[in-house]
Amino acid sequence: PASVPWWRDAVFYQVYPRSFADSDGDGIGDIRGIIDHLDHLADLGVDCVWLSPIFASPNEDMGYDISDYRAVMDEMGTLDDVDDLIRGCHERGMRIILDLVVNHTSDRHEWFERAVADPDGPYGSYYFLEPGDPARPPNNWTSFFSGPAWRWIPEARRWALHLFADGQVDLRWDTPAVRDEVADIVQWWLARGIDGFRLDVINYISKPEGLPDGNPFVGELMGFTGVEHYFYGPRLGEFLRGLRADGFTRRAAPASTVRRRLPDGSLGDPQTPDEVGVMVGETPGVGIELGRMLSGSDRGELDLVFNFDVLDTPGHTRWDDYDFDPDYLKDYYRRYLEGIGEGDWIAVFLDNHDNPRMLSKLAGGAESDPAVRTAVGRLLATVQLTMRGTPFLFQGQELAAVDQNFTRLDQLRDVESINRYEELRAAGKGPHDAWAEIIAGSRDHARVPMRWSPEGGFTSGTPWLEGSDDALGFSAAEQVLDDASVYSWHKKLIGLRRANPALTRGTLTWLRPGVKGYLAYIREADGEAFLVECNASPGPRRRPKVAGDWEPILGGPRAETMTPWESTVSRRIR
Ligand code: ISL
Repeated sequence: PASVPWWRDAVFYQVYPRSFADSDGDGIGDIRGIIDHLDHLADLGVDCVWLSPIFASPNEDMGYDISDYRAVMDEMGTLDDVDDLIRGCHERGMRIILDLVVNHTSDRHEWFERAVADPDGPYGSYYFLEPGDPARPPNNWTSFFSGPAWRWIPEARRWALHLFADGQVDLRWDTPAVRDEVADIVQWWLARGIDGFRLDVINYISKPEGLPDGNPFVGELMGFTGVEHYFYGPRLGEFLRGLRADGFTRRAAPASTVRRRLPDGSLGDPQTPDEVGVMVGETPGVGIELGRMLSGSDRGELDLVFNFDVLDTPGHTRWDDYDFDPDYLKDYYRRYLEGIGEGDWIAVFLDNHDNPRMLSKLAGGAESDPAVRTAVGRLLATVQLTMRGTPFLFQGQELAAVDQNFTRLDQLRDVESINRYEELRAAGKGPHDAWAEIIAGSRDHARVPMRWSPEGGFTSGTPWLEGSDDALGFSAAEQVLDDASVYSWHKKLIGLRRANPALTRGTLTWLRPGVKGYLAYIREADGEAFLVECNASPGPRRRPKVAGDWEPILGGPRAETMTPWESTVSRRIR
């Protein structure tokens, strides 16, 4: 039916531009590099590309610190390049969204410079610039990247709030002019042809009046103090509805529109532009209940949210070196799908630029065996691309990318890892223990360059972040040609989704959810049914009986014994 929004059927793919492809040899990925590889994404079957930030930035946090929302980062190219990229996506039947980082700006943004020059002037109210004693921050909130969330600005004789790095100063959304500025930025990009945005830490934008101290016990528990005051702030819903109306609802025709992709994968006519750009919220810490409030189909706030609970087995954080419990994947999706409302929809992601690779977490080191790596890579693709929800792939997942063998701090580039290491050492941890945490959780695992060829193929120069040597067979050039590869597995699954609404909009019925290490369900719509069976464990298992006649489609035949990490997809014979 026409009433289903496009993003419910779509497969999204996150590009981390800095590490995708470098066209000019400076070691940093760029827009031309992405354009050069658009056919890779179209061949895989991607419906919508999401780019991590490409805007002007001093790169204290790799682009998540923006100094000009209407300019492209020097190292990445020009606005003309972006226009070409948008057109290149649309011509191939792919939409494209950008990353809106508006909880904070860089301290090099003109707004902040003006605010510091005249804290009592109009720009002063764009930020949290609090007067007070230079020896005592306004409250006890801490930064996600270590230390207090406040920094003294001597020129202004004020404290500035920064929930993330020193140079990422928080915007004060209570100021109407801030909300207008953000809406204008969104309109400006929509007119250029962008199809929406992923909204960075968007659930943090409303801070309560008076900026009260955080509860120290909650702080101790979470590792960050003050979060309970702003992770679902008092005016959040109001701000999001305003942003939808004033920013995301199109006022001007876009420069180009996307061509339709038909169920067989071929291209049709250009579509009429969407009336509203898609709003994908990055919402750390909201959980199922609040996530439902933010993205409920009746709420008019966000379209989709990222629920981060999937990333670690409960009781663990990404800084722990532990064995991820494969049954948790099943338990998580069961709980999540049961927890949302009729008519609501979820985003399904396993990897992004802020986390180690799920493949490595699940395989627990055994991925050094190429057969295990392939099996786990397939299993994760099977779950992600047949779950009821909208999949967001992260670059490299289609190549079964794994964590890196970093051995020294100076190999890392991420401000979070570097600050955290120093903080742990200052707190008395030995170098060995501090490093063990960093290596377990560093965001740089996922940020290393894409492997386009066995030699690398990312750059002709020196990459800004060096990945470790990798096994033969897992570069794009090799994977694309191999019908049994993890890449081909993704491609087939995406093709199946496109041709069969049962795998997108269809119902999902779990099979024997109580059986440990077994993850299976039936997806069904309009009398068509697909059976998904996974052996989510490192050993063989007997395949549980499933009623009905099933024809293997992927990974078959359905042998009595399932091999370690085996996944299969079958179709019901009518
Ligand atoms: O690393 C985290 C905190 O320890 C994560 O919670 C992460 O910071 C959080 O998910 C927010 O991430 C987003 O905003 C950050 C940026 O560094 C991340 O790359 C981005 O995805 C600040 O803009």
